[in-house]
Amino acid sequence: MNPILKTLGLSDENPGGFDGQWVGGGRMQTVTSPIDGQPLATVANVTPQAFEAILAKSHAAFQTWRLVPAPKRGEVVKALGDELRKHKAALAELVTLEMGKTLREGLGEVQEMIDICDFAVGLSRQLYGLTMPSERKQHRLQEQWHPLGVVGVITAFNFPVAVWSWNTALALVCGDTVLWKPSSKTPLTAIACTKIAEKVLRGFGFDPAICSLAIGRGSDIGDLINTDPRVALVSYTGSVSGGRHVGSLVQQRFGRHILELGGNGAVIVSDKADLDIALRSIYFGAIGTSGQRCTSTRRVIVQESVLPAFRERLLELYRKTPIGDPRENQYLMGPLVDQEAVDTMLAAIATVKAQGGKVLHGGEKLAPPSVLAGGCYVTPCLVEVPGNLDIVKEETFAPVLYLMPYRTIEEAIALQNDVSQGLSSAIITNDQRESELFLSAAGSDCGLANVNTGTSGAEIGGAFGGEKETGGGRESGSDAWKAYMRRQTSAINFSGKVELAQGITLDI
Ligand code: UN1
Repeated sequence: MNPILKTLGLSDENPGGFDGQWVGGGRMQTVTSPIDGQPLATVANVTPQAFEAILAKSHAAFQTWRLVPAPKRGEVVKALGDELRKHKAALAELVTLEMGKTLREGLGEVQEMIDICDFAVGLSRQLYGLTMPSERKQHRLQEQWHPLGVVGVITAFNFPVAVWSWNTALALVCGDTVLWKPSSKTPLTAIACTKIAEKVLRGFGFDPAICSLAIGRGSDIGDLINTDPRVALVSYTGSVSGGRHVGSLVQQRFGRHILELGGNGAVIVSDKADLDIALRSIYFGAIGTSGQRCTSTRRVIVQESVLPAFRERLLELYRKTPIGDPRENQYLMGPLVDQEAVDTMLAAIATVKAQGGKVLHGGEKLAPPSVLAGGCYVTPCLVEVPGNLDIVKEETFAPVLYLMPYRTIEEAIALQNDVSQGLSSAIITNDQRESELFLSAAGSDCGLANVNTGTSGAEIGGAFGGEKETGGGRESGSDAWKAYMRRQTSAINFSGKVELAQGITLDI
């Protein structure tokens, strides 16, 4: 067994459910590393019966957790952040082993977890409600924010630990309990995080079922979460089709959901851009995490007069991309998560060629000895297209970057918006009129719109999420916490009489 697993409390065989006790009992799953295809450990998925017990305990834990004062809940999240600091290196290594992103990105992911804990600690003293002037004499109107219930957190493989933490740190200070169903591709990192949370909760004498875990397939365990009214909020990160399924099931029972679905990030490169900034931002956005971020840069919309120069310089970077074992610092790009991801990438490249795109670089699967046997390594692909071809409008979760020209800034913004997804976007320009137009109501229609920095790598302090088929949900900073609480508005009468609102009289 890899020693990192042991450092984080994992074994060769691991139960995949937690409700205060570790439970398994279901299908045994062998987890392999995308780095070299080697087995890491096995995980026992939870059975529907075990899931029922996990949900019941999470729901029971909520009844007491919601009564703990929010600043005290914040102390627990502070300790969670401290524990994550201690385990930052090990957890990042496990993320790299299980998911294949480079270690530097793994460390960045764990840093996001620490950052959101810090944010949530402050938030635990700032769950502010408003008071409003009443239209009636000697009345007062106020709102309070109360804990909501069990939050079902369904996460994707590409950010196997950070997405849990964005939801969990907020949910905990808001007085909710968390039931996590991670991607079946990354159960080990989920077990490691749950063990960290377990230790912290036990240290305070709180019920460890406050942070529970249920590993299993979306079609069984996921749907039990989606359909059960005891789960007050489902926070789902994944594909558009997955989100459509989750959203409709949760809506059927009038539950709440936060959907973080596909992106199709574009960067507009103006003729007034600093091309060095454009290149660095776009290159990282496209090849970072091997193009497997929902915020990855997938389209570059370049003013036609600078396109030839920009194309050459980007190609230079693409040609020398260091690809290999993501644990080694010299490589900027590791493997794709599995062969299915490679097949999807190759199919998209074949389609874009058929639709009139021209491949300028890459798009091949690499074989040993240049990379490790058993891993799915590819060269990043750069394709020149005349505009938003049909395939360009789809999100291909791989390092394929489409380059297209524009003439006017209005045309560039229209191209940027002419896709069904609405997560992340950016403009690189030194012209303030252009950047302000991009940020205006007539500009980018995305949840994230950046100026002179790329589409990925959002900071936790802002609300994270997007519009249209991205699902509309917001997680992380700003006032995203409000989705994790229920709002209660109260009218309080201290007049000693009854006065109806809207001037209605009651003659009795
Ligand atoms: C995702 O890909 O699901 O903005 C999340 C970023 C990261 C999060 C990405 N902070 O790229």
